[in-house]
This record gives sequence, C-alpha cells and structure tokens, in this order.
Amino acid sequence: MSDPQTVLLTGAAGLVGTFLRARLPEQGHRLRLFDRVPIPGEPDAVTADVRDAAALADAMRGVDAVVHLAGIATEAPFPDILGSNIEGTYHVYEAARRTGVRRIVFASSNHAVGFTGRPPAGEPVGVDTPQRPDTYYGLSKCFGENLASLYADRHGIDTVSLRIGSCFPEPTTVRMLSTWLSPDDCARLVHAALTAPVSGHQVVYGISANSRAWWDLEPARRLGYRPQDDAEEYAAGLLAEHGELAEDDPDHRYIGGAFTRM
Ligand code: 15L
Repeated sequence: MSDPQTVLLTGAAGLVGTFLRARLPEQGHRLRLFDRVPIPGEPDAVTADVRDAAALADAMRGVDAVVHLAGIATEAPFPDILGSNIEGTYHVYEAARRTGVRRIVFASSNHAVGFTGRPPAGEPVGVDTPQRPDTYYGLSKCFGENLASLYADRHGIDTVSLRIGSCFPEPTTVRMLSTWLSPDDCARLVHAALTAPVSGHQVVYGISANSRAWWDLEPARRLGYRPQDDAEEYAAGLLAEHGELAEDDPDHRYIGGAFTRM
C-alpha cells in the first residue's frame, strides 16, 4: 500500500488522539478528525458518536485509511463498554466496508491479554499468546481484534491491531518501565501500521524500546517500526520513589497489572 493521503482519526480528542494530531501530519498524513466532543481549534472536525452510521460513512468518503481510537479507555460497566467499544467498533468496520476503505489501524490494548502471567526476563510474550482479557474493557479489545480478523477474511479490509501498553508523556509507575509507549514512538508505530504492506489482520504490541519490555516487539519492527525511546531513563527516579514491585502486587504477577483487580 502506498502512503495514505487522508486518514480518518476516530477518538481524535482523546489523549492518544491528541498525541497523533500533533505528529501524524509531520509524517505526511492529512487527517480528518472525528470525536463525540468538539475539539478546540479544529472547526472541521466531525462531532458525532461512532455508533452514528451515517456520520461515520460521510466522514469516510475519500479516506484511504482509518485509525480507530474511539471508545472508553479503561474499565467501565458492561453496558457502557458494549455501546462505545463493541458497537462503536462494529460501526467503524461496517462504514469502512460500505465506503471502500481498505486499511484500519485499530487501537487494541495489552488488556486483551492482561491475565497473562508476567514473563521471565528475556522471554517476552508473543502476539500469538491466547487472548486473556482482564476486564470488560479488555474483552472489547478482544472483540475488536476478532472483528478485524472477520472483516479481513470476509471483506478484504486489512487491519493492524496495536496492543498498546501505557501511552503517556512519561512513565509514572514501575510497571510502565516495561509498558511505556512514548507519544513520539506511538506516532512512529501508527505511521508504520498505516504504510506497511500488510495483507489481512496482524496484531503487534505497542511499546517503546524499553529495556524491561514484557512483549515481543519484533512483529512491529517487521512493519518498519523503529522506536527511539526507552523508559529506562526514568528507572532510577521511579525505583527510588516506589521501590521494586512486591511479589503479590498485580503489577508484578500479570501483564495487565491493576486492571486484573478492577
Ligand atoms: C490501557 O489500555 C488504557 O487505555 C490506558 O489508560 C492505560 O491504563 C494502559 O492500558 C496501561 O495498561 O497502562
């Protein structure tokens, strides 16, 4: 696939959406923004819910690819997750099918496999580990990955599902020394997922080049992702403040950390 000219960004007002709005244009992408809330300073952004099929289809006309971030970004009651994350993602894929968009980058999450035990050092968890959601939120990400697989096989829509770790300006916990995805690396990863010659559905982990990484970054590197940041530069400060994780701390036992107790 050649570089997309126009990319629809759902959830553009959110944290990751805001990081990407500031960075993807530098990579040559022209963004069309979509969110359920207005975005200050972006008068052309579409303000609509992702369950609004007509608004989505309108927004996708002339678009080369979609980066689908919209949805609740943490645990919530099942009816809320069902509407925003499960039905919302279904509507994004249906609109893509109907309007002929053939590439989606789906913001999945490490919480699709959050009940996976923390791996021993040097044996990172692969993308083929079984789904083990740690929350209804994680379950919605499993649904999204499986929906992507269905729409790839049935309708020829290619998807890269990014199992994002902790995408924040800086790591703020000891767990994030392993799970951090810097905003700049996030944009590098999304750019690679938009432009790599992918066919079908692929899952990759989304973290920076963290020395303490728990997840295998090779599949993302094969897409052309070249992370530049490493949470290790924050290690001394975070360990001095919080100490090493205790054995019974969920952040120590499971890769989904505290989500396994939500
Ligand atoms: C996620 O999927 C959440 O959206 C984010 O807010 C963080 O909690 C992150 O996972 C994480 O695991 O740190």
